[in-house]
Amino acid sequence: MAAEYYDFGPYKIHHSSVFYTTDLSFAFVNLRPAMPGHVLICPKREAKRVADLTADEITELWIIAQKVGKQLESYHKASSLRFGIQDGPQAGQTVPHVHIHVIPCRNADYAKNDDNYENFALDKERKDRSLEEMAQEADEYRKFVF
Ligand code: AMW
Repeated sequence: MAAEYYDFGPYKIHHSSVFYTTDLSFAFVNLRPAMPGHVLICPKREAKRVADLTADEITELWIIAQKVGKQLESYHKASSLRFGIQDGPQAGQTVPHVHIHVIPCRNADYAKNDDNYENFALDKERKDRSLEEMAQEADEYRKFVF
C-alpha cells in the first residue's frame, strides 16, 4: 500500500504531493519552486549526504531524474534542464535528506550564469504554496510520468 506521508528530513511530504515512486525513491512537487516544474527526487531512506547513499539508491535517483526531467521539459515547453544537488549545509543544503533538484529551463529564464545560482539557491525566500496547489500539480504530472 502507498504511504500516506514520505519523510523528507524533518518534514512529512503528503502523498498528494508525490507524483512518482519506485522501491527506493520518490519524486514530489516543491513547496517553493524556483521555476514552474521545479521538482525534487529523493531516496525513501533518510540519507543526509550523497556519500551515505548505496549504489542502488544513486542509480535509481538518477534514472528517475532523467525520466522525470525529460517529461517535465516537454510538459512545460522548456528547452533545457537544470539538475542539482546541494550536498551539505555549506553547499546550501537546507534539508538534511539527499534530493536532486530538477528544473526545466526556457530561453529567457537564465540570461546570465549568476542568475542561475540565485534562482536555484534562494528558494527559501519564496512563499510557501498550499497543499491544494501542490496536489493539483502532482495530479497533472501523474498523468504522464510513469
Ligand atoms: W536544498 O536547499 O536542501 O538543496 O533544497 C530544499 C528544497 O526543498 C527547496 O527547493 C525547498 O523549496 C524544498 N522544500 C522544503 N520543504 C519542503 C516541503 N515541506 N515540501 C516540499 N518541498 C520542500
